[in-house]
Amino acid sequence: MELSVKTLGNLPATVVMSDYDRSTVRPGIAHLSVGNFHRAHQAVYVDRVLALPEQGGWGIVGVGLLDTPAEAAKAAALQAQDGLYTLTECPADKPDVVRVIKSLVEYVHGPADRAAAIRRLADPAIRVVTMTITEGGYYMDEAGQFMPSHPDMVEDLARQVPHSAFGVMAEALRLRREAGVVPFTVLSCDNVPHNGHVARKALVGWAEQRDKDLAGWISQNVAFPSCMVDRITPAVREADILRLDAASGIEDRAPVYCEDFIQWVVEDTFPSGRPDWEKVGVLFTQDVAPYEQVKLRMLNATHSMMALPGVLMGYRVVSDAMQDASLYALLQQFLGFDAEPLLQAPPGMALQEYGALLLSRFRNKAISDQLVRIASDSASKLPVFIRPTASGVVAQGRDARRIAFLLACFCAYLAGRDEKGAAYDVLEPHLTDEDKKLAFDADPARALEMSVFSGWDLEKSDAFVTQFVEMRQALKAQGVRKTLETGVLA
Ligand code: CS2
Repeated sequence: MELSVKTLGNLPATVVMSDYDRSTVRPGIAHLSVGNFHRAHQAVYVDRVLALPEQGGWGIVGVGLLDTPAEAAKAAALQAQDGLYTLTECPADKPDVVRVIKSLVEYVHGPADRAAAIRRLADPAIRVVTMTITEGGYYMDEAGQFMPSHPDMVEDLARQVPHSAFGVMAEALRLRREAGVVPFTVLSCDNVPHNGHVARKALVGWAEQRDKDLAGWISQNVAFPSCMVDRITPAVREADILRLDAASGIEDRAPVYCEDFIQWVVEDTFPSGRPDWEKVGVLFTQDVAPYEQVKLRMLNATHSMMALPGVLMGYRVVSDAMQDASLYALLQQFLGFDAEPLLQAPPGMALQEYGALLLSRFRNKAISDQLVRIASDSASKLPVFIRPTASGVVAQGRDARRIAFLLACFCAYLAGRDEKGAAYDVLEPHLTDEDKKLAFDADPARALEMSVFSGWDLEKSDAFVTQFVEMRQALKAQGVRKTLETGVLA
């Protein structure tokens, strides 16, 4: 059965959905870049809230920004389905639950009409703009400053009608200001520490290049709460679409699947109003920083710590790599020896328990999350997930074997071929040609000069540089497993 507003009443009895009349829902949120993660996370919390009394003004307008065939296909699918889609939640030890998520009430494909996308955000009904544009989408340098001179930003700033998330928001805020409409609140939902602060820097930084007056107005009037987001959401491939549709009994052209765990911790600064998310499981706090640091430096960092060596060893699926005793030991030792000692637990959270929980989430065989997905864009992820721990461990002169091993694996991973000879996709949109040259330079130490490591201060430690070079040589001579088992594990 196809999925649309018309078929909503006749779906298979096993499919669940929140209880509200979708025809009465009005948009109040716009989301920029509607990826799978957004559809498995924020859209779920909105779907829950829409079932509460007097919350019908918080439907989501999805806005696609990228001009790619995959994005165009997604837009066509979601538009044909009236924004409806199935989300299959997969617990480790219970049957899957298929939900139809109804909160995405409109979908605008930016590349079809960029000016229309901007106008959509200028609608006074839109009071919150959320976004998931990835770690690299903020164009911050290693010192945390916006880079207007980055070629992507130079190109975007030169356009009359911008394409980037920041350009779209800045121009929409200009229209709102001219019309005397209050600004929307900007809520970044990316895995970036202090994501609200970073979003502010990027948006104000972009606007400053265009119109200083507007930038000043944004800086004074727009709120940028930070938040921590968490839910493991694998990529959906063609075979997954067929599998998910066979299981749900619905011909969904854009299904999503995910783990059953979900968490959202949000700073409560929404001067233009917000949904009653606290009633549906969102934790509001005035200080998100400890939550996001723990999540990024434990969960996401451990993901990278598994994915880079794991892919090289020939693994492709997270739950398979978790069965490897040596990799598992690496993750436990990384958490216990490297990550946890440098972190402060948020109120009511025990770091060891959090670590045990995330490892059990990774073991979930019901979701076949892809190591290549996690390894992709490591050039943007490592500076966010690994740098604070790496810099801390090295600065304190502690045992840096695991860090040196990971960075050596990153360099080897860039070659795109695992130790069994199988090729995999290396998706590194933020890695420059110069970086790639350095990664494969005849002198293995030169890889530490790659822009991804700038500001980490690793080269200041001779001991670390030596260790890194030794790891690279060991990987080449003996392979990942032997290096790990004889030279890395405690
Ligand atoms: C992953 C994240 O892509 C990655 O590097 O670590 O996508 C991770 O699955 C999510 O942040 C979980 O909340």
